[in-house]
Amino acid sequence: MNTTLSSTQISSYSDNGFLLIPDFLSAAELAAWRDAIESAMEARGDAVLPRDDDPLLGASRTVLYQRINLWMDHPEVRRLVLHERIGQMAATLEGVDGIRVWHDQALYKDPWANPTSWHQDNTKWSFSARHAITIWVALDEVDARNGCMFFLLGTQRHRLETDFPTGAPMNAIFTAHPELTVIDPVAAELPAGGCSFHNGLTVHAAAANMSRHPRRAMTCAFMPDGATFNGTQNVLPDRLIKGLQVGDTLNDDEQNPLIWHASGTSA
Ligand SMILES: O=C(O)CCC(=O)C(=O)O
Repeated sequence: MNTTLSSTQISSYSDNGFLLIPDFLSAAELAAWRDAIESAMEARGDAVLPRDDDPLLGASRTVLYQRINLWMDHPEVRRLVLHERIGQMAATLEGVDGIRVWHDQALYKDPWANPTSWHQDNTKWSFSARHAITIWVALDEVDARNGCMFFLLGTQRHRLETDFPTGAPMNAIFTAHPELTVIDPVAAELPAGGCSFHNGLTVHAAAANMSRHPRRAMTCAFMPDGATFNGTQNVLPDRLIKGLQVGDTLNDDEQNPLIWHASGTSA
């Protein structure tokens, strides 16, 4: 894994709200990621979340075929994706001391699937933080034809109070926020094995898959250590929700493991 970050990459991420690393995985590493994720997806079956009380069970595949927290039931996914060096990259890009996993997410776009509509990630989640960050790893080459992501430069600086669902009309966010219409979207084309990082507030979308092959991506969203519960359940299990008050720190190591900390400690 190419996990070195230059000062130019760090400042580009900070200015733009995203960074592309086309040479992230070697060919052998890409093969290992594909094997692990395919096997975890197959083992997971119909369940979106690794729980019996899965509120997302039966979620539509019109936009994305998604399986969340594969790390929880597949040790090889945990070893590859919750890697300390990936956590360190996320912490470095965000300038924070510690990084916990929010959730991983395999995101496959079936052939002919709809676009993923424009949204911010952090407005969906159970914590509100400026320093949330996601790695998105291309398991297949992606371009505008088969559903690559698009980013709106600089939008990480403003939280939009409304959540825009990924299945919403593509113009929903622009109708509500005309100030975004002046920004030219940047296409995140990547070779297989390349990755992008984006901030949890960066407005982004993905194109429709106009090819006859699935577009496979593996992602992991991270939260800064110390992030607190904002009252939204999202992917948190009932067993945790029952004991959480708004303002409590989300530091349950079975749900949100610490994968890198400047002090050298991790779960
Ligand atoms: O893969 C996609 O289509 C969208 C990905 C996305 O929205 C994300 O990773 O935050």
